[in-house]
Amino acid sequence: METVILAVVIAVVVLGALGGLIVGSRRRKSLPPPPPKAPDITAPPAEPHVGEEAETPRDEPRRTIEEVDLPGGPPVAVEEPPVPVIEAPEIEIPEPTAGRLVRLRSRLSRSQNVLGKGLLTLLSREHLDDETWEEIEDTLITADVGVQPTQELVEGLRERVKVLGTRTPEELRGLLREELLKLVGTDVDRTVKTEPADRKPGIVMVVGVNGTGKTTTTGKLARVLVADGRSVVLGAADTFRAAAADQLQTWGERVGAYTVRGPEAGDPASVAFDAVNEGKEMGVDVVLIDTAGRLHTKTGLMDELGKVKRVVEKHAPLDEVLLVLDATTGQNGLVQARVFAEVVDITGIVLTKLDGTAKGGIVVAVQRELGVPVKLIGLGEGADDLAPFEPEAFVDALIGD
Ligand SMILES: Nc1nc2c(ncn2[C@@H]2O[C@H](COP(=O)(O)OP(=O)(O)OP(=O)(O)O)[C@@H](O)[C@H]2O)c(=O)[nH]1
Ligand SMILES: [Mg+2]
Repeated sequence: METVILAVVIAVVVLGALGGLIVGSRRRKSLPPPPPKAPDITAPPAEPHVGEEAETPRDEPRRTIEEVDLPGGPPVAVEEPPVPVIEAPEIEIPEPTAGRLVRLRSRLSRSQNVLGKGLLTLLSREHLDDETWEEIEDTLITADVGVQPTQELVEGLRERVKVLGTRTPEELRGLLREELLKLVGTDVDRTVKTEPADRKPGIVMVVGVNGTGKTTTTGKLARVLVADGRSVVLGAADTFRAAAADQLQTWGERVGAYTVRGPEAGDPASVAFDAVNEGKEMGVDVVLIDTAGRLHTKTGLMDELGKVKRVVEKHAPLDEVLLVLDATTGQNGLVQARVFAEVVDITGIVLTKLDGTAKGGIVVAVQRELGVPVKLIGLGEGADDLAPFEPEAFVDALIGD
């Protein structure tokens, strides 16, 4: 009996000791590392330098006895503690924006074939009869130039061709260039306003219907700004679509721009507000706000867009409200444009997907419709396929030079 009791007592003591060890070792793990300044008498005084201790990382593993230099003995290589590798996302350096339209001019080849080559061929006919002028009109209408601008162009051309007498291809090209430039407009300020004189950051909001290319354009624009040496914060105010914020953030990460996002299905206005707040705190140059694509028929959603604008304007007025329009949608795009213009004051137009259409004339029509200039054009899905809109380079790309 006594031996049984003794065995039980021993077992309890052993178990208790083991338990204490386990708990103790757990506790040890969670203990904070020793303060860096504490003198470590167990560490060997290998090559002591003034101030070395302060630089030694707290969690540096203690060296074993084999690694200690013995006085007079041969030098033993001391293994450096591994430096922790933090995987930083690779930051791209976007292409400069100057001359982008010229570089991407071949992307306008479909419009070039219809507008440029088509018109020049018609104008080169020996007899410019009424029928030919009608064909010229049809060509312009098909390219979405719009009825009124088409008539203006044809009238101008008719006058000038009459005066000209003989027509060399060079003269015709020159005439067409001048008349097209008149329609597109060369005296408008097309800079994207991101540098208010009195404060930072500049605030840009990007709006437009579903799938026109808002998020892509916001991402590309961030690259344009970074290429020009500016710092950017992105605001993912499209909270309706789960993947929208990820999509934007991916664009941002590529150029080192931070993305402010909110909870899924959260309030877009509050995300936009927070983004500007964050931009202020981080001291960045520009905050770009991507919004949800929404159908203009859903009045509730349009109201919300108005609210996003109002809430952001508690910080400061918006410097730029860019309407993104898909150039391939033609007249439908113009209807959308009108609705958006009523809700938020559009200050600039971005025409996307001009690479996939022969309807380059939409540039003229949409400016007429809204009285707002086209400031940027999308010429492809590539990261640097967004170009500042330059009328001369655009018209030259259309008619070839
Ligand atoms: N070819 C071409 N494709 C473009 C251009 N701009 C955008 N896209 C494509 O259009 C598609 C839609 O672009 P998004 O940026 O997601 O459009 P969104 O307006 O943000 O769409 P929602 O968020 O759904 O409203 C993507 O596949 C883009 O790659 C362009 O200039 N040319
Ligand atoms: Mg989007």
